[in-house]
Amino acid sequence: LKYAGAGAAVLMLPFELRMALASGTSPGKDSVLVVIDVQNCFLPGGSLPVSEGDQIIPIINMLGKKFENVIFTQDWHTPGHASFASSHEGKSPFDTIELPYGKQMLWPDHCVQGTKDAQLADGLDISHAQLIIRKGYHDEVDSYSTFVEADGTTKTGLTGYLKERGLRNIFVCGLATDFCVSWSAQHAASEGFTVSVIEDACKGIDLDGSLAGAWQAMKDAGVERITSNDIS
Ligand code: VGL
Ligand code: ZN
Repeated sequence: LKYAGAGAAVLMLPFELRMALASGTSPGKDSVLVVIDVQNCFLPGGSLPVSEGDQIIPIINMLGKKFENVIFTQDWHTPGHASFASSHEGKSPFDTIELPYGKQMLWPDHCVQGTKDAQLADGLDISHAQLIIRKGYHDEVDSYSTFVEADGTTKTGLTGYLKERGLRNIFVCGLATDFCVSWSAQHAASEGFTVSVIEDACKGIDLDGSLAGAWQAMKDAGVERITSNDIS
């Protein structure tokens, strides 16, 4: 080793550290890619389409190959769900109302349980994904976050799942940046996980500055903002 150059010394480092030095973060055994709500409803042609939502699918598929641990989330509403404008007399999509737990944005009917609209996007190609967690299935309560419902108290169980499996490094991507991605990332941070949001693997809805607001809120919560290039 005395005569070896720096290149040879680097080769003696553990693989994961070497990869981290080479380019960005290499997901380890304690890392998980959380793919939020990449479902037909949120793609062009769906019931609540996110503009260009389909464009992130190839990036997510590429990321999926770099993670041993991948989980999906699925917005999974009952028919007549409280978050649907159609459930409230005289209300239109994108109006807001007061529900017992606070302000609720109203949406078109979307992601109804068992429908084609609610299915995960056909283009997703991550067959080693380990879990699909569903949320928003209580009639009277919405759940942007995949950890805690909008009432602020009802848990989905995901924190327990991740903690039991020792998955403490969370990488979030999917739809929509300013709703389910943002709320999930913030709750993950508040549960004590290390959280990064992969910006180019997300798309936002952006109502009234909600996208900028979401990035600020995520930053304040200690969430890292990265791109897919940061992951090797
Ligand atoms: C979402 C609005 C309503 C999302 C879900 O996945 O971001 N947005 N339901
Ligand atoms: Zn929803």
